Amino acid sequence: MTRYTLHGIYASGPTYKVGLMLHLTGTPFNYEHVDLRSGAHKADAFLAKNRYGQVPVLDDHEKDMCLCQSSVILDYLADETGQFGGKDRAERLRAREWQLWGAGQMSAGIYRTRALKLGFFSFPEQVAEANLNAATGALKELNGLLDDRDWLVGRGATIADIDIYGIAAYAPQAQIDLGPYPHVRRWMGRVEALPGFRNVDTALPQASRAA
Ligand SMILES: N[C@@H](CCC(=O)N[C@@H](CS)C(=O)NCC(=O)O)C(=O)O
Repeated sequence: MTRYTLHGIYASGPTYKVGLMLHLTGTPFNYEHVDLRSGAHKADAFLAKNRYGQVPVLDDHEKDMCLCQSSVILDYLADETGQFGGKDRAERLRAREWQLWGAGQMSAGIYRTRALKLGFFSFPEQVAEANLNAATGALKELNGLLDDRDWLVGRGATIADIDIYGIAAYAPQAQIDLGPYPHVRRWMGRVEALPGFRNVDTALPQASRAA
């Protein structure tokens, strides 16, 4: 039996982060498409898995564990696979700092600007402008922080890189030019060179499937 089932939707950035982690760790997974358009994420069966009514959700059938929040799922998978968790507790905590920075400072700006450009949502002009400013502000900060380092934490890739990459990777769909952020582009190239890497178009299936 396949240990993990990922519940999500193809176009979801947070679901992509988890799909990327599963691919990079060489972990097979079943995939369950959650039809947000028909409201499947607000049905009782799904709310029993995720009280917030959002994707992604990861079911670990072996440990009878069901988790939501992409950053927490990455943290869990780092322990379960023994990969990308940092070399010690200090590195893990640094990675958690990055994940919370991404959730607080970066994700809304990039994901919402992308949603606007793809026609998923519409926003009043001032809100759209604030989203774009938040996105470019976070990219500028990230660029500065990557000035003298290859990876966000320590000397190798961790869940911090996978998490933040899973946000930055949507900049092109948000029509944000990464030209002014050369350190970000080089760091993204390092993530993309990791064995097992899949991009935003190829990490997730479009329909439910077994592993
Ligand atoms: N903080 C959450 C965000 C998840 C999220 O925003 N999921 C969106 C899809 S990308 C969703 O399920 N939206 C439906 C809703 O909120 O009703 C995570 O990182 O997992």
